Amino acid sequence: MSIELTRRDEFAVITLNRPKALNALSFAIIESLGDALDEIASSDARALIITGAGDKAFCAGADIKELRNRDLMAQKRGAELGQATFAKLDRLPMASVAAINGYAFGGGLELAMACSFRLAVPTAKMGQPEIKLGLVPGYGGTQRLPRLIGEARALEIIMTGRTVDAAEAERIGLVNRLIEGDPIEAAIAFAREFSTFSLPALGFARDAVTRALDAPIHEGLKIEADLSTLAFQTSDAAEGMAAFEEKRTPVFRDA
Ligand code: DAK
Repeated sequence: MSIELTRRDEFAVITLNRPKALNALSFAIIESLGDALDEIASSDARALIITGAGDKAFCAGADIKELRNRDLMAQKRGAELGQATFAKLDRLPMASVAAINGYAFGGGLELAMACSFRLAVPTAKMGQPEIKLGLVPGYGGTQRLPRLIGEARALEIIMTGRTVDAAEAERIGLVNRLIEGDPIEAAIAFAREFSTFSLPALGFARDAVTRALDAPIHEGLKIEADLSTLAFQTSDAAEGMAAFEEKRTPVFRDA
């Protein structure tokens, strides 16, 4: 099994489990990842954590050996499969956290960037080195990297293929935080900072931010007005505001 789907308390955990090849993404692994994401979508997990097996790599990218000698249409289908699989993360009802426990290159960084949040160990190294192979990122890197860190920095990283260390990644906003200790435990501690809040409210907030990123600001503001109004229709909103007035901790029921 090259993907492990497990449960840690209220969290789903996907571990890319191919450490001998630094957890490189074969097409079979991408398909298994898609199946795992479908399963998580209908589960009651409060958040998803994705990490890599071993202490060396989160994921060293697409399986370079498998990418060779495929015809044009097979490559196009491959890019579409990777993009569609990673896009499933956006549609999950819960947030996702990439616990980057080592190398995250090419498709590995693209997977991490498709998650809601990225945490990295201080020794992690990241990059889009496809250009060094005569290639261009194909699983969302040219789109998600500039959205996260801006056009100029993204172009530099994609066109030079250079490696970004964890400290720089944090400084430029490619990762949210650096983590110490066990990466899964650290990701769980991070997820607990939001996971007790109302799932509908968390979902509306994620949607307002991510959907509006693709829209002009006047449309983004309309999306925000609609979703923030919708939040008032939940009983969790009534509970949250009542608890404030009654000076007690709210009990959210995801309704
Ligand atoms: N693919 C396959 N095997 C890989 C791999 C990868 N991406 N990365 C590492 N491995 C394998 C190595 O071949 C080696 O296997 P053996 O030789 O022992 O059998 C084993 O993992 C250990 O690797 P190293 O011996 O190289 O370990 P080091 O610590 O010395 O170096 C490294 C670690 C991460 C610096 C190095 O392994 C490395 O540079 N790896 C490649 C990183 C990379 O270039 N990633 C980006 C790949 S391209 C598409 C369009 C584009 C793409 C995909 C699809 N379509 C249109 C369909 C592009 C996607 C990419 O991600």
